[in-house]
This record gives sequence, structure tokens and C-alpha cells, in this order.
Amino acid sequence: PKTPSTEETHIFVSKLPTIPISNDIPLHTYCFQNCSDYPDRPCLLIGTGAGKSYTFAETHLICRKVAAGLSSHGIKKGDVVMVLLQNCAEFVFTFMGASMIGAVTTTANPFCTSNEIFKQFRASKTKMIVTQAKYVEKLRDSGDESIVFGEDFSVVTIDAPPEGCLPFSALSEADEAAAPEVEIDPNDAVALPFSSGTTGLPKGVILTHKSLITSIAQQVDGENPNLYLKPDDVVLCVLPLFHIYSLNSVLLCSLRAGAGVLLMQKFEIGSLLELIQRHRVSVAAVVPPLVLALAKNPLVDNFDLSSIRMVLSGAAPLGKELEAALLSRVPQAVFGQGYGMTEAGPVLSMSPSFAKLPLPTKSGSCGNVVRNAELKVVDPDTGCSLPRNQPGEICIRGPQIMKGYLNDAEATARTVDVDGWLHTGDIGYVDDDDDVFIVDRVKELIKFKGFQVPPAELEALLISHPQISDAAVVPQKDEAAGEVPVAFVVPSNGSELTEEAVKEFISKQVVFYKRLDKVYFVHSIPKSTSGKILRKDLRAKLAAAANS
Ligand code: 4UU
Repeated sequence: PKTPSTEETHIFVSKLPTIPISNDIPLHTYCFQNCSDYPDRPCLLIGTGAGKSYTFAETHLICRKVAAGLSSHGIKKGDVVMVLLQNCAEFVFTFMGASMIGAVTTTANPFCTSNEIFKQFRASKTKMIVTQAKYVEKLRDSGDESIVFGEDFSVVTIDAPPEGCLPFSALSEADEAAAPEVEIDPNDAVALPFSSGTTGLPKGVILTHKSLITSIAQQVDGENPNLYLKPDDVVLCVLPLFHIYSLNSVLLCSLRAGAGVLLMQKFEIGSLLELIQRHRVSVAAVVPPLVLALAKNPLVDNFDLSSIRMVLSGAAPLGKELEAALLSRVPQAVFGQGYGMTEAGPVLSMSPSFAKLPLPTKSGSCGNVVRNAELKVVDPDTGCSLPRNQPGEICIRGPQIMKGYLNDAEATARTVDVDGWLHTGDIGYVDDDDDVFIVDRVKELIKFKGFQVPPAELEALLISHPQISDAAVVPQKDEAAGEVPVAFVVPSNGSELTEEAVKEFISKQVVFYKRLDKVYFVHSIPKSTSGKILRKDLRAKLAAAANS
């Protein structure tokens, strides 16, 4: 990032007063800080099966047992545990248990391919993987002789363990009194989600106890919380916990606020509606494709959704029409957006309509910057900060942002400047009422239904194909997914490559949302004199083709 000149800096802060934040304690202590006041209240409600639930006291106890169990299976302070799970109680127990012994959780999508999982495994130096039996086959062959299943890492399954794996009871039935006492520094890592950030391949994002506590507090603490979760709320957790949105704004915020969390393994509209009705879900955290389903699916008419008082959408842009369509389905609910980025801890702005003393916000806005933080908008060409109503790159500063990328000082320095500003790669502005609007994205990242698709990863795979000499991947607008990745491919001389063959070559190697929607064969990829792909030109080409 460029350093601005000496002129005045325009900095935006929250309209809500700054609050004291106890971010010098460990994350688990903070999240469970008030839970002895309501030990018997439901904490985790399981959406599938017999409808099991865990109270706050039970949840806290199992987390402590898992802490002891992780420790007795060799996990030490600073070690990394990979949670490769769909939403379930064991996810929560492992994450919090790891925190209790100063270990770090790296979260991964269980639908990822073996190759994708082991990239994250190697980068994070994972010692143990907690998963489900059906994903174990993907873990048996790391593709690397020096990483041997069961020797160089252990595998725990939450269901019946296949050969060479431990049952989850090995962790959850340990004696909680045996957990070691560890000193935790506020700047120690606790979560290690992976994100490609503004450019390049996925990287480990170091989120510390301090960063996560600050981010949670910015949402749910203070006399007038920005995201007011009440003790009798049932908060829908259908978005995957391996993504920071759900992990932070749904799970950790609810734990802190004493609200119940309804865990759903995956999104399926029928069971979602049924569960909302049955458990009287009051707060729903969603992404735009889910808003689409709730707004448009005819099944919605058959269910009672009157319990919903708040709908939060984030992770991708949401059109005003869709927002209006949703509100016609749940007219009693307050609707608003949150704007987050993994590296930002993650929340940058949140609708003030969710506050205890709510303030109005405009349709299409991502709310106001969170408290105890600063936001500025910079001109991408000059690096100078811009006044209200002028779009530029959004930057955020505060104790909630990441410590940095794991083992990548260069990428960290490109993203967080010397003054502590995190450059998001999003283009937006702040209007006269402090409402934040995002209008474009200048970073490489593609978002399919809110999931990250890093073009650099797909480009590297494409170029590894013997019949491809060059390639570029860019987003194309899509009604259902928001964006889909499409490739421009330069075939090698004489190759008879087909679109289908290229698509299949990729789809075998990547998780479903990274699959190419379209392949265009071209003679060359437009590049700048320094060799950078001119993505803007390719995006313009796509837009022109779509409009013709
Ligand atoms: C337009 O998507 C996220 C985190 C989202 C989040 C978290 C907590 C939303 C609400 C909340 O409470 O993280 P990443 O790292 O996967 O993707 C970050 C990028 C942003 O830089 C931006 O380009 O996702 C896009 N994005 C949005 N775009 C995130 N939220 C929004 C939004 N509108 N509301």
C-alpha cells in the first residue's frame, strides 16, 4: 500500500460510544465469562437427529474435558488442530478446548479435496485432525512420504472411528481436572482460518485471543450492543463454522451473550424452514443465496417464521430488490448487513438496526463501522484518504484485525501498512449518515455464494496442464451464486483441448465451489508490462459479452 502525503486524514468512527473491552484475557474465559449466571440455559441445539441439546454448563464442561483430552493426546500450547467438520457440537468443543490449552484451531471445509486439505495441513503444521469417518479416506494419502497418517498426525472422528483413528470420546471423556495450566498471552494465536486476502493463494490468517475478543465485544458488548443478542434468542447457525462469519458472529457472539445456537449441518431449504419453526429461531445469520431462497422459495409459505426478529446478511453483496423481497416474507424482522473480511477479525461494519437502541440504516448499506475501530477510504492511485461519499479502498484499523499471515511477512506487509491500516481490496464509501456502502472489489478474490475462490489457485492448476500454456481466472456475475469463476485459457500449440476437458481437469482437484463455470480459449492473456494479469480487461470483456 502507498503512504499518503501529509494532508488531512479522513477517519470514520462509530456513532456508538467507545466501550471498555476485556481483551487481555483468553478467548474461552471471555466467551464463558458470564455462563455461571445461566448454567441451565440451552447453549447448543443440534438440528439433526433426535434434537439433542447442551446447556451452557454442559458445553463449558465438555470443552474443559476436551482441553484435557487434547493435551493427553500430545497437543501442546501453540500446536495446531485442524477441525474438518460440518457444523456440530464437537466443532465447538474442539475449538474451545484447544483455546483452553493455548492451542490453535485451523478450520477447513470437509468438502475440500485431499490435495486442498494437505496444502492447509502443511502450511499450518497441523498435529491433529478432528473430522467425521466419511472424510478419513481423503486423509490417508498425503501425497508426501514425510507426512504419514497416524504417525505424523492423529485423526479423531466424531462418529465410529475407522482404522487408525481415535473416537471423539478419547477427548471428551478425559478428566477436566487433568488439563494443564497454561499461560496465554493476549497476542497468542487461537484461530487460523485460511484466506487468499487481496491476492495470491490461501494463507493462514493469525487471529489472536485479543483480536477475536475485540471483534466479539465490538458486536455484543457494552450498554448498547451493536448486535443485540438476548438470552432467550435462538440463533441460527447454518452458515459453516469453518468460515469466520459463522464462527465469530454466530457462535462466539452467542456464547458471549448467552444466546442459544441452533447447529445445522448443511443448508437444505425444507429442513431449514422446519427447524426455524420448531425451535422458534429468532436471529438468522445468512448470506445472499440464502436470502434468495427465503425470499423466493414457495415452500416458505407453509411454515411459521414469525419468531424471526433479526436477519443479518453478509459475506457478499446483496441487492436491494432481494432485501425487499425477503422483508415481504418476514415483515416483523429487522434486516441488515454486516461487512466482514477474515483478516479484519472479521467484522468491519454492522447494521445499527440490530443495536439495543436501534438506529436506522439504508437499504443496500453494510451498516456503520464497528466501535473501538477506525475506518478510512483511500484513493487507490494516490493513497490519500477521501472524504464522505467518495468511493475508494476501504481500510480498517483496530485491535481486532489479524496479527498477520502465517509465515508470510511479505503478504502481511502488502495488506497491513506500517500505520496499522488493513487494506481490504474492497471499494466503497461512507455517506453523510455514516452508512458504509461497498460498490466494487479490486482484489483478485471471487466469491461464490460467499465462499472464497482464489483465482491464483485455479490459474496454477490450469498452467500445470500439459496442453495449457497460459491462463487467467476472473469472476462472472451470476444470479444464484453472485459470482462464478470463468477461465481464459491459452492452449499449447496443436492442442485439441475442449472446454469440457478443462472443466473436468479442474473439478477433479477442487472443492465444488471452485469449479469453472465457463472456459474461453484465447490467443493470449492481457498483461501489464510487469507481467500482472489485467483482470479488469478480462472482466470488461465478460461484461461486454453478457450485454451483447
Ligand atoms: C459485500 O466474507 C467474509 C466475512 C463476512 C462477515 C463476517 C461477519 C460478514 C458479516 C459478519 O458479521 O470474509 P471473507 O474473508 O471470506 O471475505 C471477505 C470479502 C470482503 O472483502 C468483501 O469483498 O467478502 C466481501 N464481503 C462483502 N461484500 C463481505 N461482506 C460483504 C458485504 N457486502 N456485506
